[in-house]
Amino acid sequence: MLNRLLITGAAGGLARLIRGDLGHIATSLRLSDIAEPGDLPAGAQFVPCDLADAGAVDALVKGCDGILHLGGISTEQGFDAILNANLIGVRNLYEAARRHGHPRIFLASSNHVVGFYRQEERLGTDAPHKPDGWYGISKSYAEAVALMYFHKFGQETAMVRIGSCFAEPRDHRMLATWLAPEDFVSLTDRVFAAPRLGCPVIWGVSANDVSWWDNSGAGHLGWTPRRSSAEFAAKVAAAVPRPAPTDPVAIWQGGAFTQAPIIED
Ligand code: NAI
Ligand code: 15L
Repeated sequence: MLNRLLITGAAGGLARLIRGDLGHIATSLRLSDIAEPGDLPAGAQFVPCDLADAGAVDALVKGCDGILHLGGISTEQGFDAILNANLIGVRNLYEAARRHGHPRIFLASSNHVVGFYRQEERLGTDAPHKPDGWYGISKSYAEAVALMYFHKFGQETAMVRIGSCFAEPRDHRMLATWLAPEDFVSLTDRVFAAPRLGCPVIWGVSANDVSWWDNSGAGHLGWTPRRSSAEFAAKVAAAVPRPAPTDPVAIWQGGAFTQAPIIED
């Protein structure tokens, strides 16, 4: 069990789904964000922090022996916003980890690192990156930072390419990309409990009937997702029109992100 787990992005949508279910992973939780997090799990501490502020991130990481890094820009946005939160922010986090004992890091990467693969392709954990925008590029960068700190300093990171982590899948694409919150929690558990982590890519996806991603390259973690989007297939079919096969949303793994314009700052 960890002594103190830091959760960045603690006010965000994903953190709100799971932050009450991580009490068994660490004796204490330190939650951080630039936004107000609302109700905290019992005993958790909230520390406001902008990831772009190197000194604040250094103080935030000090005293933590594990980091669940969810903070940052999570959609396609202008380069300056991505630069501050996702590029400078990740640099600040890894520098702080280097100074403070190399706490193991769960890095929330994204399927948008490989958004420009076609949906009929099945990818291993070693597939070359094909990012679908500046957001995807920022996650490619974060993975590169993690690998450099692993090879240079032994810093362990789980580079988790999350599909779509929401309470339920919201459209046809998400029937393939959905990660159930419970599976996110069990993956977090494995990442921090595994005797040896290294710096693997892990597809953050549940045991859905349709799958584009093969996790056998991360088999040493022993993580088995339990839920499947199949339980929501009829609900999605009734509520959401199926896109035409020629619609980019039905062609590319990154879905609508592949069609996002460059947003000028
Ligand atoms: P979100 O956008 O709801 O939450 C991100 C949080 O980061 C927000 O609360 C925001 O205030 C905070 N943040 C933004 N800039 C910051 C800064 N400069 N300093 C400190 N905090 C800052 O995103 P969500 O859905 O909760 O995702 C969490 C992480 O997982 C993100 O890194 C995202 O890229 C990644 N991810 C999420 C997926 C999903 O399905 N929810 C899929 C793939 C990746
Ligand atoms: C992501 O990386 C986003 O953060 C999230 O909001 C979802 O859109 C997800 O990917 C997705 O591809 O569904």
